[in-house]
Amino acid sequence: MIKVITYGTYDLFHYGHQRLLERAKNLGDYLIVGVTTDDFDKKRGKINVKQSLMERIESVRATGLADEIIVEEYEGQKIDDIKRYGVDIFAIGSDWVGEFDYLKEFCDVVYLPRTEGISSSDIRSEYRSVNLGLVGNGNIIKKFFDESKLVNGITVNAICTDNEKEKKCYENEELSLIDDYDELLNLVDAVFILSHPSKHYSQIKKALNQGKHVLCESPIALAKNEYVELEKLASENDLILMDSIKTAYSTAFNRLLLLIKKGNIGDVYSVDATCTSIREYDDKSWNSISSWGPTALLPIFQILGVDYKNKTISSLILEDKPNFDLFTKIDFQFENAVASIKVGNSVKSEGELIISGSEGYAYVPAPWWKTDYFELRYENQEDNKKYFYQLDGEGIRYELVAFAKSIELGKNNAYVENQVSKAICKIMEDFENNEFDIINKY
Ligand code: C2G
Repeated sequence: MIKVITYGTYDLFHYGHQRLLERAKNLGDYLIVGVTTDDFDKKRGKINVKQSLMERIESVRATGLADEIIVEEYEGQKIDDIKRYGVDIFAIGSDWVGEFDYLKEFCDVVYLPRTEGISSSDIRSEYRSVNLGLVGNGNIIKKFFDESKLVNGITVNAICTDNEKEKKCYENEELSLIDDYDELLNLVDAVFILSHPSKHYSQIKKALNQGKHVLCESPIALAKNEYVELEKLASENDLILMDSIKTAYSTAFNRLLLLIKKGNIGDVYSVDATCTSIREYDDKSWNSISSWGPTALLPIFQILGVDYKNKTISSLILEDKPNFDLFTKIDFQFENAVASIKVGNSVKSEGELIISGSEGYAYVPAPWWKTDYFELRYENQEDNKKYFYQLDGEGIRYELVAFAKSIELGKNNAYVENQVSKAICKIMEDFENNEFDIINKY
C-alpha cells in the first residue's frame, strides 16, 4: 500500500484545495491530510485565518478524499509524521517548490502544480477591512500600528495624537494624522484608545454613540458603574467593546491558564503578581494602579474569579497629588485562597508571577507579563516541567486578530471576560475613592 501525506491550512476551502487533494490521493492508496492549527499558522505569518480548526478539518473530511486527518501543531512535525505513519510520498502544491526537499531523505517529495486564479487570501480580501483609528500618545501606539500590518482584516487609517515627535514616525504612511478626536471618529469603523485613563469613559461613550467599535487600553473606566453603562451601550448597539490587556493574548499566558485549570498544580491557594518599572512622571502620567493594575489583576481574577471577600490596598502616595501612587500593594482574601499584587512606577521589584497550589506551583519569571516561558515545579524536582512558547508582538497581534474577528462575527471574542474588566474598574474606583492605607507620602 502506498501512503501519501499532504498538509495545509484549508481556510475557506476552495476548488484549488479540492484539486490538490484529488491529485494527492491519486498518487497512492491511502491519503493522510495534515490540517495546520491556528497557532502554527500564525507563526508562519498567516494571521487571521477565518475558520476555526474544527471547521477546516470538517471541510477536508467533507471531500471524502482523506483516509486519515491529523493536526499539524509544531515545527518539525512533518518528519515525525512521515516516520510514524510509514509515509511513501509527501505531496504539496507547487508554491512550495524546493521548500520540502529536506524530506527526500525520508520519502518521495512531489510538488503538484498549483491551481491558478484562486486562493484563500483572495477570498479573505473580499471581506472588507476594518478601518481602525488609534488615539493617544506613546510607543504602544506605534507598536499597534506596526502589528496591524500583520493582521488580515484591519487597516489603521487614522491616528489622533498631539505629540509632534511621534507624528513624524507616520509621515510616509498612508493615513490621516489628526489632532481632533471627533474628526477621527468620522473616518473610522473602530478605535483603539490609549489616552489617559481619566478620558477613557467619555471617549468610549462618544465612539459607541457614533456606532464605532472600541478597543481600549485597560482600565476601560475608573468606576464600576461607568463600565456597566458602556458595556450596556455597546451590546444594545451591537458594537464590540474590548478591554486591551496584551498579556491576555500571549500564548504562554494562555497555556499557563489552561494547565492551571486542568489541575496540573492541584487546587490553587495563592496567586501573587508583581509588575513594576521606574519611569519619569509628569502631569500626563498614569498612576501605578492604572498603568500596571489591570495586568497584575488579570491572573488573579481569571484563576480565582472576581468574588473576593476582602481586600486591603496600601499605597505610597505623592504628597501634592492624592490619587497618584508611586507604589501599591493589594491583598485579597477569597473563600478558599489569597492573592496579592504589587505595582509601581517608582519602585523596582522582581516582576514575577507565582501561582501556588496543593500539588505544586507555577513560576513565571520576570517580566512575566511578556513571557515566552514558565515552569511548573513540584516537591520532587524531577517532575518539574519547563514550557516555552513564541511571543509574537507582545500579544498585540493576537489581540488585534481577536478584535477583528469579534467585529466580523458580531460576537465578542475577547480573552478578557466582561466580569474581569468590571472587577478591574471596581478596583480603580476604590482607589479613586481613597480606600487605601497610606504607606508614606513622598
Ligand atoms: N493549493 C493549490 N492551488 C491553490 C491554492 C492552494 O494547489 N490555488 C494547494 C497548496 O499548494 C497546498 C494546499 O492546496 O498544497 C493547501 O493550501 P493552503 O491551505 O494555502 O495551505 P498552505 O499554507 O500552502 O500549507 O507546511 C506546508 C503547509 O502546511 C501548506
